[in-house]
Amino acid sequence: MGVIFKFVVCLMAVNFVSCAVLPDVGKCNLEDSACMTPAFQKAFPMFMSGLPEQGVEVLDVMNMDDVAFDLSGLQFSLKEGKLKGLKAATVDNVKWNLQKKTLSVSFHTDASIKGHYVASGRILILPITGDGQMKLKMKNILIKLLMHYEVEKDAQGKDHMVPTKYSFDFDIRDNAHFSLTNLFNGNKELSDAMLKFLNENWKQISIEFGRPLVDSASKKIFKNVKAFLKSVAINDIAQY
Ligand code: UQ8
Repeated sequence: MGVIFKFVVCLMAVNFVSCAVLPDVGKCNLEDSACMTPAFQKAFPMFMSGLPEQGVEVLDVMNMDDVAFDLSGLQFSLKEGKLKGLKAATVDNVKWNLQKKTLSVSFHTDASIKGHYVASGRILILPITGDGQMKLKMKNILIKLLMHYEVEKDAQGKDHMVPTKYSFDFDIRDNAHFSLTNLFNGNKELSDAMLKFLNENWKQISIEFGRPLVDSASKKIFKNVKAFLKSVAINDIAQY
């Protein structure tokens, strides 16, 4: 609560430089990456913890919307998904382009997803059935995001960014590890073999089936970024 309050005061302050939460980061020039990157780094955990005053919900832990897909012979769904780890992200680079009206942000983090899964069909080459709890732990996910925006004035004549669309790439750099209950109706031999297979082939599985999960999480973040930027003028967060 204390941190959120400080952040809110911070956003309202005319001079961002004096903000207590971002002590050594001035109010950056938007296109100054060397200034913006640490500014984002400071703001990221606060943003992901939720900023109710700015209409930003709690994103870590994130209650994911249900995910369901039918891809390359695998039918998969995840309900009551919880994504953990965004708060601890390291922001690697922030690059604003005023002319093109784009913002690119790259960051990396460890993360986990838990929830109720149902799987049937075939995964890569192996047949699969399962209906139980999934725990997925990921080490060093790299996300590269490109966001496009327009600039619009609010009722007070202040400029706001209005995000219009985004695209991203993701790459799990170090490892992904699955734990799944109730595979093959609890047959231990088949389950153990499947878990071994999944954990040995994590990279290919993340490439082939990871996107719907990342899509779901990114949609939720994007919605909240929009709300944030609607409530905060560009002038409040940077020199503009
Ligand atoms: C049987 C069985 C189990 C089969 C398996 C099948 C299966 C499901 C396989 C999948 C396996 C697998 C390994 C999957 C991997 C899934 C992954 C990788 C999940 C990761 C989830 C994740 C981390 C998602 C994030 C996605 C993403 C693209 C996020 C970016 C979203 C956006 C829009 C970010 C915007 C950043 C931004 C502009 C913030 C706002 C903002 C802030 C914070 C700020 O501080 C600031 O001022 C300084 C601003 O200034 C204006 C800001 O705008």
